[in-house]
Amino acid sequence: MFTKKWAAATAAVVGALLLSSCGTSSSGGSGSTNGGASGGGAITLGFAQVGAESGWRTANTKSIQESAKTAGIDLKFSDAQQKQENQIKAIRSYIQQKVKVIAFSPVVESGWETVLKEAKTANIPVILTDRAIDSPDKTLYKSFLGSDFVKEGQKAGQWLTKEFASATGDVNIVELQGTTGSAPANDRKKGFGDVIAADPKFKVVASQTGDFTRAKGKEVMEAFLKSQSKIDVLYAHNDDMALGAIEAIEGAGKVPGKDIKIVSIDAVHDGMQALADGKINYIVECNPLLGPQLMDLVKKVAAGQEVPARIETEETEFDQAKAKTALPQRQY
Ligand code: GZL
Repeated sequence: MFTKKWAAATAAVVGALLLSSCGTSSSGGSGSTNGGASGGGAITLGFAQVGAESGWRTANTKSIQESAKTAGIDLKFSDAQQKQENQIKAIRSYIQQKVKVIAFSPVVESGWETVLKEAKTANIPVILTDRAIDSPDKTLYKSFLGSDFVKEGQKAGQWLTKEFASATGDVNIVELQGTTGSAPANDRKKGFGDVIAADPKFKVVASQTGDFTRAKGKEVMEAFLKSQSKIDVLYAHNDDMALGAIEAIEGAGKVPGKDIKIVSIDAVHDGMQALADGKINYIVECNPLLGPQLMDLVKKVAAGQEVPARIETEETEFDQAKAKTALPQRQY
């Protein structure tokens, strides 16, 4: 006699069998049209990282890896050693693996349309983190999560104009730019330049890329010290280049933070220590801890939910006193 009780028990067993069968593949091989695992399997996220060029990047990578673990997201991670062709290769491999979502920090702003169109054709949503792209086609990615680099450059310029408000003669500035063609380098240069343009005493006498690394920052600063008769200020697009430049300045027998004032961006631990020690004068923060927000975005995008086109991170600025207070509990 097929009672109601039997019917309920049968339905429960059939339901459980159905769920477990469609959740078997965690790498999205289940043939689902939108790639990635469907049903009960973990979401697979393919992340193509820029590289490991700076303290900021190390902190950013740690945040992404730890947050994926906490969120139960199956993370496939690649380091492109700051080469665009390696990032494109990684994105293509994620497409072949049919991951559920792709995220990456574009090492430079241009040259992404082709590979992002391939991801779109494969019905795999893309999230940009940290750095932006210059493509006008906003359908190539679901969201951008990161900083406003123009604002960061403006903050550095505003500090400088205050610091040198009473200066009468020329204020000679040398600039260590980030990676050529990258959004942070382009925008930090623009933001800073727009602010100091208000007063002709501010002169950028030399500006060159240090590729966001300590070694290159030192090398380029050594060249600046040889070629420039008077340097009053160094504007570095990140702390790692500023720290390399400090080695060059000390090697030339000058006192960083006094003979040459230094304003930098990031606020990573070693930069904050140099600020506390008076070797750097001011740092504009750029927050690398994007992991938790990224995983939240990944889950929403994987579920087909609408997400904001742009999510800007909270950031502050540090002078010496504020750095000394913040250092002990800093996460990076
Ligand atoms: C900024 C990030 C930059 C950092 C550098 O969001 O892309 O790249 O400022 C890092 O330290 O190398």
